Amino acid sequence: MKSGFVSIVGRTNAGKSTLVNALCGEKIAIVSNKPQTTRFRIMGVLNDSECQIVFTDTPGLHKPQTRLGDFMIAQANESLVDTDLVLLVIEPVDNVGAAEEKIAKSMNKLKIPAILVVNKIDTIKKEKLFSIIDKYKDIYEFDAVFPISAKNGDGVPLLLEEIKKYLHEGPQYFPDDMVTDLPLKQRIAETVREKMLYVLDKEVPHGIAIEVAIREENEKIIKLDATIYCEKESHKGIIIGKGGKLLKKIGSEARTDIENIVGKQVYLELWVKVKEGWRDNNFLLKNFGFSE
Ligand SMILES: Nc1nc2c(ncn2[C@@H]2O[C@H](COP(=O)(O)OP(=O)(O)OP(=O)(O)O)[C@@H](O)[C@H]2O)c(=O)[nH]1
Ligand SMILES: [Mg+2]
Repeated sequence: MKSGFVSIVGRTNAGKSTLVNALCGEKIAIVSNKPQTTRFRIMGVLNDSECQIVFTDTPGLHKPQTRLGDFMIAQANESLVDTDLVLLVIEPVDNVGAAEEKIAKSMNKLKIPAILVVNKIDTIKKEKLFSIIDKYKDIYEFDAVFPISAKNGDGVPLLLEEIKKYLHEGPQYFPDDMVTDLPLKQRIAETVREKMLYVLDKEVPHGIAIEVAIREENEKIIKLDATIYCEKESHKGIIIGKGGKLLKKIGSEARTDIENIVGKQVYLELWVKVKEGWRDNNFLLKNFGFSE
């Protein structure tokens, strides 16, 4: 049996979570068009007849403005330690950004096997690839370069075959039926947050934290309470929407996804509360699970 750990890093919005989901063939991590979607490390497990690959999705690299941001960056950096392979996921642009330079510096200290993954190739002309790859060869000695589209799957099977070359003879780290290390309540909270990222703008979605409680559960149904914490009274009004319309939309979209995860009927009740400045409050951050 071969197994190994693969960390996926890169700037925010590069498509890391989309790639983890594509590689695992299952929705593990939430995805959105807004930056800073992923807030902590999430493992996605891929099993096949000959190997087990444990992918780690990480928060995107950005200039942190809050203590939550500091935590997110630390989560990404720590994923470089004790991993068998790093995938550096980049946008298809031919200049190396500060985020990529910084992560390459850390990678150079650790000398980890790494693949450069040029994502979103569905958005560029093929000829442009050469100058992109050329710029990146100076920041790290990559073992391989793969152009892909995580969104439509182009190049993903080839990348997966390459990844398998970096695995070692080793144990099966997770049981066959485990697709992620994320506890169910957190996976549900993330699902609700994903729906909110799509319908909310500006600072509002970034100031949201969600806590899920299971009120009742049997073989057929699960009854859930999700408390949405936001940073301001005015944000609460926006989230609820006129006559509760927006909150209803969020709830019904999340419920469909949660039903797919738990495989039973879901009753989901949403509550909105204000916790001012939680993203800079160590005590509240810890309460929401954003601490080591
Ligand atoms: N056109 C195109 N869009 C993509 C591709 N991969 C991802 N996206 C889009 O890019 C946006 C960001 O995707 P995510 O997977 O959330 O990006 P991320 O790197 O995990 O972002 P953070 O968690 O914020 O660091 C979403 O709107 C995706 O649909 C791709 O191959 N092509
Ligand atoms: Mg992400």
